[in-house]
Amino acid sequence: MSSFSPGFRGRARSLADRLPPGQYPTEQFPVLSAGPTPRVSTDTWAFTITTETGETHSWSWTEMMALPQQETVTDIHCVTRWSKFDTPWRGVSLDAFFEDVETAADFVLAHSYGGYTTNLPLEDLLDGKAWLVHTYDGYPLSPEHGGPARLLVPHLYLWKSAKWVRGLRLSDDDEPGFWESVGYHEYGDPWREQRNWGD
Ligand SMILES: Nc1nc2c(c(=O)[nH]1)N[C@H]1C(S)=C(S)[C@@H](COP(=O)(O)O)O[C@H]1N2
Ligand SMILES: [Mo]
Repeated sequence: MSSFSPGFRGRARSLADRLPPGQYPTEQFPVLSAGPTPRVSTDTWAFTITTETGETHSWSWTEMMALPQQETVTDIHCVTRWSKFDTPWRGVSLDAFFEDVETAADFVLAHSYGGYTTNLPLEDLLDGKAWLVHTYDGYPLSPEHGGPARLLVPHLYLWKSAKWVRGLRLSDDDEPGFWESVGYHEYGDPWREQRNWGD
């Protein structure tokens, strides 16, 4: 099954129409990491969703790979102003993980091996808008880019796409993550240029 960014549906859009305000296109794939790259083996890797009542749902690497896999080709936008068009990923829709999760929470704090965190509204992870990805351009995702697996939430600035993601904590309250607590916008919509607090 494939899913495509809105730029691929209907009429072709020009590249300029696909570039959010204040961004420039790049062919490179820069690496932006706030700390050292954690080395996570798929033998010990696990992905855990913890609900607001403390219930946990966990997947080993093998269990995750047994879920339905999707290809997605999408544009990504970093708050440092580079955008990269048509990035090809393979992974599991977040919808598949949430199928059996009972929650009334509105917010998620994603946390990563290495300690990084980022917050998102739960609805921004559902309905085909976000993936846990493990393959980039046909190859296993490199550690520098978040391998063995990272979040991909392409409609928000890329700092929301937590590399080396290990879990999602559901909460009734929106708790700022790593960059959000030092001044990045709590939501981060590139089309509204939500870079910093108050944008
Ligand atoms: N765990 C973790 N995830 C992270 C980061 C990080 O420092 N640690 N940086 C974020 C930022 S600011 C960006 S722009 C993207 C960069 O992804 P890339 O290095 O694959 O380009 O990852 C995001 N996810
Ligand atoms: Mo970033």
